[in-house]
Amino acid sequence: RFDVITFGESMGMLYPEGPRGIGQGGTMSQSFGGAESNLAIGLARLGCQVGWFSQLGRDPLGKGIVKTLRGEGVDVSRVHYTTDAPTGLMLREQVRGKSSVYYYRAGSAASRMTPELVDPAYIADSRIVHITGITPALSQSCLDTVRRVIALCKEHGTKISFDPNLRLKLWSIQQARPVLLELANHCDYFLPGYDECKLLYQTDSEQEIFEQLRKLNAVTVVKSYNDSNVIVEPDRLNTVPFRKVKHVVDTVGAGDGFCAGFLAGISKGQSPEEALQLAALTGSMVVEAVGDWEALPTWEEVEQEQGITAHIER
Ligand code: KDG
Repeated sequence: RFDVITFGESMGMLYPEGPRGIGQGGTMSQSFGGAESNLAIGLARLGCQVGWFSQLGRDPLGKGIVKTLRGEGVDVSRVHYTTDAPTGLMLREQVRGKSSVYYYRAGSAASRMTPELVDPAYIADSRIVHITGITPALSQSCLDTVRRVIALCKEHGTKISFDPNLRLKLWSIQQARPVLLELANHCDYFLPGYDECKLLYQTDSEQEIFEQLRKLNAVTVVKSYNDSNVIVEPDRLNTVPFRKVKHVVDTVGAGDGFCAGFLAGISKGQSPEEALQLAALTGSMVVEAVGDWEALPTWEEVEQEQGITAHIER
């Protein structure tokens, strides 16, 4: 049985080597990214049974993504390929400390996912399904696919984890808000950032935000609230201060690393507080190297790091 299954778009990624920006000549390096596959890699490295599915183009980018995920120990048995559309692509650059992303994904293979591609037995075979708010932003058929997965989770008693991952390059806040709130209402684990909560609930009032979150029938973990993360449940609220990061190199992927740590903790039977400690550790380790998922730690690395931290704290 799987601990976690997730699905969504992964894209080829190109980024300039050295200090030059895109369009200024020079050499590009290649990798790939996708919030859900980043999470899947994180969970696999932490020793969880994890599956990921998507629709990819039958092209070298798509095949390369699947080969890497398989090598990381992620189950890719339900991945679909199509010749009708290509695998999406994104360009990234970091100029004077500012990261930018440029998408080439409109009409991609993943954006053409449909509910028929979902295997009910696969969903039934997992304890948790993780969904992000990126997938419903890709197309109507992707939104329908998300809704189909949610219905299957409810039918089979599979828990739903949801990270809104608001991407304002894909849709406006007016389009996103009702959909993301609908999904938040269905989930068992809600993993938003504090800034996302402000946009979703249309308020800067902390009290109002936490009140809204308490109304959800979920364990919510709010990332990045005043140098803390906050656990919110209908009957309690617990603020846990951040773990300090030593060297920030690249913050992209930190949220996915955080969610991977949290769900790994939950899968291993930890309390939300313990899982949050693990999440804060895995999230912070991602930012100490370039790339979305490359620096995600293995379970051995986590144990080593936790040992060091415990030693310093003592
Ligand atoms: O969370 C990191 C993701 O933003 C990145 O890997 C790409 O999934 C991605 C997206 O849609 O932006």
